[in-house]
Amino acid sequence: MARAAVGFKRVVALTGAGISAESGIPTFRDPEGFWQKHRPEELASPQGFRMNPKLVWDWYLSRAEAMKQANPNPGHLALALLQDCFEQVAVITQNVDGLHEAAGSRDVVEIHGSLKKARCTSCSLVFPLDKAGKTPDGLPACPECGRLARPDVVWFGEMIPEEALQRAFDLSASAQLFFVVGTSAVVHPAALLPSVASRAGALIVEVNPEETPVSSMARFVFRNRAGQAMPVIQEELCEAAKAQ
Ligand code: BV8
Ligand code: ZN
Repeated sequence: MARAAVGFKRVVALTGAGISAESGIPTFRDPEGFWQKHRPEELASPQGFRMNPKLVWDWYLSRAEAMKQANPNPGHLALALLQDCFEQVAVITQNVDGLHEAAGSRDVVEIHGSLKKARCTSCSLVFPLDKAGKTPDGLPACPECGRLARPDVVWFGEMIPEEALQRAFDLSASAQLFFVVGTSAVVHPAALLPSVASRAGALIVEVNPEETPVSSMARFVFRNRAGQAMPVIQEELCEAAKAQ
């Protein structure tokens, strides 16, 4: 694969929950994933939050706790190391766990938001989740106006923030090497990005133990875990780049 990428300058990676699986964070659609126990609409949607803010906050606060204990794994670290041997390396992530920045990736587009932040449902203030106050019934509250806060993530039926979405499409349309790592590629509009890259002539590389709707457009497929395959790929690519 490294030979095919010789001379490339722009690398983009689209990542999903699978890249954080080896950091101990459950995915959504795997056998022991979140969606086996809960319906996405009741937990990751504005309706679900309106109906039962406590249920939704219990879920997000338990995930936020798990993320505090999680560390970047070799898959995240390999993506960060690619920054040493390519001019531009950007990560477009659907994850809200902050592990790409923690691994050292400097250009990360969090298209589904971040669980490190919360947003006020009344005055829209965005603030670090651990700076939240408490509402009378004990839910996270805005430190400014005291009203109920919500996780600063993008739920089903909500628009992806305009700037993040635009950047994600621009990066995909100008990528020369486009990784798709640890995503089932079913959630839109993120699922459209690999075909935007492919149509623009990028070389698509998929890293996922399972087949996905992206597999057929990938030039190289690594049916492995990200923590196994990404370090090998990073080493090969950086060796080839240094040998130029
Ligand atoms: C929107 C919140 C416009 C944060 C999430 C029909 C067709 C097309 C679209 C739709 C449709 N019906 C409805 C829609 C729209 C909907 C959508 O796409 N639904 C899908 C399910 C059909 N999309 C939306 O609503 C989006 N907004 O469209 O706005 C609009 C607005 C108003 C009105 C109309 C339209 C918003 C989408 C964002 C939703 N928010 N999460 C959070 O709580 O985390 S989505 C949720 O799924 C997460 O963000 C997650 O990132 C995302 C995708 O999941 P994956 O990351 O891929 O994880 P998954 O478990 O699925 O897969 C893991 C993969 O890893 C597997 O393939 C596995 O094999 C692999 N793996 C496992 N271990 C490893 C591994 N890989 C490597 N290494 C390992 N070790
Ligand atoms: Zn407020």
